[in-house]
Amino acid sequence: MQTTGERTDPQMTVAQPSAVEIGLMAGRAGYVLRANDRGAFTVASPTLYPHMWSWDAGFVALGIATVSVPRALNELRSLLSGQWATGMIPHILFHSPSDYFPGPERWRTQVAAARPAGVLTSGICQPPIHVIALSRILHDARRKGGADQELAEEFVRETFDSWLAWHSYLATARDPYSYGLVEIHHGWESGMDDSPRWDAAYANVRVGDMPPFVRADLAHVADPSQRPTDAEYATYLWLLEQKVHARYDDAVYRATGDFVMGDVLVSALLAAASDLLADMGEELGIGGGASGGVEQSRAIARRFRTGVLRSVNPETGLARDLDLRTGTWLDVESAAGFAPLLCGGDDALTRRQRDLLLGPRWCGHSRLRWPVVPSVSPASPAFREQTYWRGPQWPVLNWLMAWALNRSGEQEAANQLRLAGLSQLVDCDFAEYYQPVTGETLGSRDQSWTAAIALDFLAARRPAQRRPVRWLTSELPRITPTQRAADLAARPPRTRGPATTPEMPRIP
Ligand code: 9WN
Repeated sequence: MQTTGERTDPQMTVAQPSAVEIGLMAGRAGYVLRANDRGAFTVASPTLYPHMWSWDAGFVALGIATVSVPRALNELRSLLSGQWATGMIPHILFHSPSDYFPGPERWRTQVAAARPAGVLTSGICQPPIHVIALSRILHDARRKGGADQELAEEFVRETFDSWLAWHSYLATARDPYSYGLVEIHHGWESGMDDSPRWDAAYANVRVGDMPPFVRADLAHVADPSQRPTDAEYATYLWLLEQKVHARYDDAVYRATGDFVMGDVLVSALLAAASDLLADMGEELGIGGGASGGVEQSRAIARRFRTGVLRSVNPETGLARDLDLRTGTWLDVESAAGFAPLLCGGDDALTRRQRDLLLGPRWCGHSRLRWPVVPSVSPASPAFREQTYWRGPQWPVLNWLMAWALNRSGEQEAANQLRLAGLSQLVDCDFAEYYQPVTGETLGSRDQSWTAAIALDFLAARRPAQRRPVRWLTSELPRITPTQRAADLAARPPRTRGPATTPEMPRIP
């Protein structure tokens, strides 16, 4: 059922959902989150993703906060129970057995000394959205005051160091050459598994010997074409195998693994989240002093904001990922190109990206059912209407862009995305993603983060005070293929890459 929101003109006006639709949506979104609640954590979706996913949990927490601040904080607390000794927050926490594949027996994280005790996890991570969610929860709690405010402030005090450790992990183990771009080791770490962002890199991966596998995901979707292909899945599992062989040691993987990418969206989120962590530290009087968490967070924010801004292709106005094995920039018209909107730092670029995002190559494209951020520009040759991360719309991406626009003082643009996003969700399916041309719901139904986004959009908080961020650093090394080769050559052998055949350690 798609009842409202016919696009009537190219100015991206959409009909507002009616009061009845809003009431139904809020009720049904709350119901979905309640049904997906397993006590201390929320499954990403009831059947396709029956575990806790890292960046899903961030969005889920901010949605739940609109109805219960304590439960929202528990979601984040539960996620932190899976944090590794390195500071990494793993991308999946497996609280109980299920048919999800790849499960813990495939991840074999027992080879890693840094794994947590007491909970099984995967061995890679996902975008650092969590502190963005936490700052929003704190904002909500302060509005409510009383016990909610006390709980939230206490939670920030209690967990400040854990979030800092997470961000520091990304800033050190995942950016050892200080390029200002977070290095990812698997497409799953980008959150956009089979995005065309990674096509060129994946094309060079040769899948080696590994245990056989049977996919479980296809049984949970209406049509297999909505999911990655078997060849893509084999590549994902091969990279997983390489992480196991490296015993989840990032330096070993860097030297031996096939996929080492500087991810511009992860980097922008890290910059934004680090600023927010520093803000919370300052407000609550924690992490002080020249070498304290606030200063560390500001330095991380500066480095990654600079890294994101210098990745921008001046011709397209979009940020680019960097293939760290070859030192080449990857030009793809994916939503990750709007990373600079998320971290700010250049007002002219923010305005240029705002116009681009709302314009005819993106949300204003004439073929779109809803003027909502697509994962790939419909004008790009890489655009596929129905294929995972190659064109469909993810409500969480739309939320992120609306959040970023709001934060940059672009309230009108943010509100356009919010209203279009709400209109897209009035069918109350809360799908994982949406066919951008027909508006059809795709992937999983009752996806927790989609319901959470609906609740947050409905709560329509007053926009946060605009806080211009301009601080950059001039200290980053140059990135060119030649410089990259020199950097690699200058490093000790353990971090030198790419290597050819890794020596395989024995896996228990
Ligand atoms: C692999 C849970 C996750 C999201 C990702 C999305 C998808 C998993 C999968 O589902 O990835 O992590 O099995 O396809 O790509 O962004 O966090 O919702």
